[in-house]
Amino acid sequence: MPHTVYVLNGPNLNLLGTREPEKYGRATLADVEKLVRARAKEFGWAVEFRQSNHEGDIVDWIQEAAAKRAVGVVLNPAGHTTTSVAILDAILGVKLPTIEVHITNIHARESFRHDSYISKGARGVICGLGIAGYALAIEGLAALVGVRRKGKA
Ligand code: CA2
Repeated sequence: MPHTVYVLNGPNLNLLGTREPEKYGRATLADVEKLVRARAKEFGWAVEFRQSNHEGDIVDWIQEAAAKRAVGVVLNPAGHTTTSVAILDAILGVKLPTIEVHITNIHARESFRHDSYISKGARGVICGLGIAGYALAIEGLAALVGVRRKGKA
């Protein structure tokens, strides 16, 4: 059984590529899924790729990732970033390495987007690199857990 990485996406990210392309680009969430699956495959990992507009789903999926002994979590908490103690508590509770990803540079945007609860539990944070940030999060997770690309010594 290959190891699995959970890639979780918060509210409204289902709209990616269909609205506000000047901020979020033209790639869709399906494109993001394709990108992360390809990058994860390089490390021999399977991907559980999910999106929800509901906070509790994200909490449940983080707990599920731990129960299934996933290698880690890549999370774009979207609108929950600056409010969700529940998601932070899930991350702290399960102790799985979690990489927080934002497509945009949240620090260059409105001040209410700056202070992330999620960052307090994340092992790493990537923002402002567009959807490439998701692929980089997979690489970062691999580096953190000491997994190299398959086929390389
Ligand atoms: O930059 C990011 O990835 C964000 O997590 C995106 C969130 C925003 O609340 C965060 O501050 C930064 C918003 C996600 C909404 O996604 C949409 C995508 C396309 C069109 C409309 C919304």
